[in-house]
Amino acid sequence: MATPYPNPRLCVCVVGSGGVGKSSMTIRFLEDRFPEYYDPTVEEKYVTEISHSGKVFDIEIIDTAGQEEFFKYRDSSLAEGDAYLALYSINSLSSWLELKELRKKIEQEKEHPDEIPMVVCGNKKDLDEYREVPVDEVIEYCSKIGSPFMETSAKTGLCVRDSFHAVMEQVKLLTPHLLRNKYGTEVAETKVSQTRSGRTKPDCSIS
Ligand SMILES: Nc1nc2c(ncn2[C@@H]2O[C@H](COP(=O)(O)OP(=O)(O)OP(=O)(O)O)[C@@H](O)[C@H]2O)c(=O)[nH]1
Ligand SMILES: [Mg+2]
Repeated sequence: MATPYPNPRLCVCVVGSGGVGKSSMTIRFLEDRFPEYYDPTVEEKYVTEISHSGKVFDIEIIDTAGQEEFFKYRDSSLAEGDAYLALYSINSLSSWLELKELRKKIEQEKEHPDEIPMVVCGNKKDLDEYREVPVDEVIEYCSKIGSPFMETSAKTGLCVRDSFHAVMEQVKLLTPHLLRNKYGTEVAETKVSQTRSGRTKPDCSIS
């Protein structure tokens, strides 16, 4: 039966430079699998539900392009996003530097640049032995912008679900009106199993 108070649809943009694992994180979250191949993305959109804090929300996930030739698509999605999962790869210093530039670009799009729900993820944690990006530097930056930081691996699944839930937490904290439906009422409690919501062990947040 159609609900009389449709849930709000939140637009979550997965951003970061080319090859950091945006598509892999998205597919790991949606389908719990890891595609080994690399197929540069133009832009992919997915609609799914996320059960968070006892409620179900509709989210649109935009898996954006990291390759320069597709930036015109990415830039229009940057403006559209309600919240951001911002990725770099721990074995690529340039991807970290590019993430900071991307954050500036997103800030320019927003009326309230201090209230951007964003979670920063250092992906490819399984490649720790090739690390180029020091954790301390990221922690310091994230505390300045007020974003949680976690290290993830789309390959092993480490902290992938937590990163999307952390985005929901940021939305709750910074832009809670986006979680109300168009009648201004809160999304109802759900009876959906909670096994996929909330925090899972280990606690992935680094800051
Ligand atoms: N070892 C390891 N490889 C990863 C991980 N995530 C992604 N990869 C690999 O990195 C390559 C690029 O991954 P994608 O997910 O396509 O990267 P992307 O950020 O979507 O790239 P663009 O769409 O071009 O921007 C692929 O070969 C993936 O298999 C990870 O956590 N660990
Ligand atoms: Mg991609």
